[in-house]
Amino acid sequence: MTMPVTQCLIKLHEAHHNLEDYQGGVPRWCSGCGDNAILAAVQRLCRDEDLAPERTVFVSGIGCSSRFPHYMKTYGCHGIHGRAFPIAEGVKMARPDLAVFVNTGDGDCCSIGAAHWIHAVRYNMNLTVLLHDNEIYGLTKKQASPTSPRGTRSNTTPRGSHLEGLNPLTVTLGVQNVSFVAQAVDWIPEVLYQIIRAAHHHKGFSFVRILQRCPEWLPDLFEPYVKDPKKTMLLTHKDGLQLSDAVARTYTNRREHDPSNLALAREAASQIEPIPVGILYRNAALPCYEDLRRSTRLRTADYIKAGLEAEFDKFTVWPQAAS
Ligand SMILES: Cc1ncc(C[n+]2csc(CCOP(=O)(O)OP(=O)(O)O)c2C)c(N)n1
Ligand code: SF4
Ligand SMILES: [Mg+2]
Repeated sequence: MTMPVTQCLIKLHEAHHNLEDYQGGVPRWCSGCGDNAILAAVQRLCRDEDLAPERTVFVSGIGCSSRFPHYMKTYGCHGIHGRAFPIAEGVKMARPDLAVFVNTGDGDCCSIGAAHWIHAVRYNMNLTVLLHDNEIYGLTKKQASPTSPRGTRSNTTPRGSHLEGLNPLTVTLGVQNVSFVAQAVDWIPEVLYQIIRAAHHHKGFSFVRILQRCPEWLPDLFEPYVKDPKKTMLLTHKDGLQLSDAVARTYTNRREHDPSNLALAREAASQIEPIPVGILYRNAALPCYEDLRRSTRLRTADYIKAGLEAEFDKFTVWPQAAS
């Protein structure tokens, strides 16, 4: 059956998306905040992958980084502090056909949400998780977070924090069923984009820790790494990062790293300096929880409507029954 040209053009227009189709409100992050770079990379990914905005969801907790869903013209949920994972898991369970992203901060994920984080890794649901790790509580104006380096002076640790920062990569790699772990930095946009794209393509719980600059509260934290490319170690592999000439020229400190090897991934993740950037671990063979527990029918609008009608019918007084 042939389709009229106008209908065909409308269909083409609806199917093709531009960057503006994903741009929501004007971001209210500080200028120079690394969250802006993460947002740009994600909007570019949505455009390149032609993700239908009405079938894409961003779920977050609370924090500067968790404002992310407001800036995406897709579905989204700016959730509860530390609870981004269970909310996203609920969405994915009910609608496994949707692309679901999670934006969480180091406080949101590694402090108040830590228990949810550990179990989310084990459940291995098909979620793309972006940990915006600025190593501080940004929104609440500078309290130490679990990832703050030892000695960080903050409102809660005026004489400097006493403990070494928690490493979100090694923690995630230590959980049963871990299936994708990567590290990116906000100041190398091309590599950031590539890593987020690989995470999105991975079927399973893809965990991307992004070192994110917070010029408001920790302006000096990542400056040495931004200024000196030698302080970054790019992990390359035919199944991992592939570099453009420009990035390869600047970042000469590189190592071949096979992302299928868990022991090597743990070793690379433990390295603090130079910062390892790339795909540390990937295992596509592990089952996703939503596939193991898949309900027989998708919770589409029609399915929900039919369920509601059936509930209302229970209370209907039929004329025959009344007489
Ligand atoms: C239950 C609860 N406890 C505490 C807070 C206060 N609070 C809001 S955001 C936040 C920390 C955010 O830090 P992070 O997750 O690192 O996000 P960032 O602002 O750095 O992006 C805290 C403690 C809250 N909103 N809810
Ligand atoms: S306070 Fe820090 S994390 Fe929050 S918007 Fe400003 S620069 Fe970004
Ligand atoms: Mg933070």
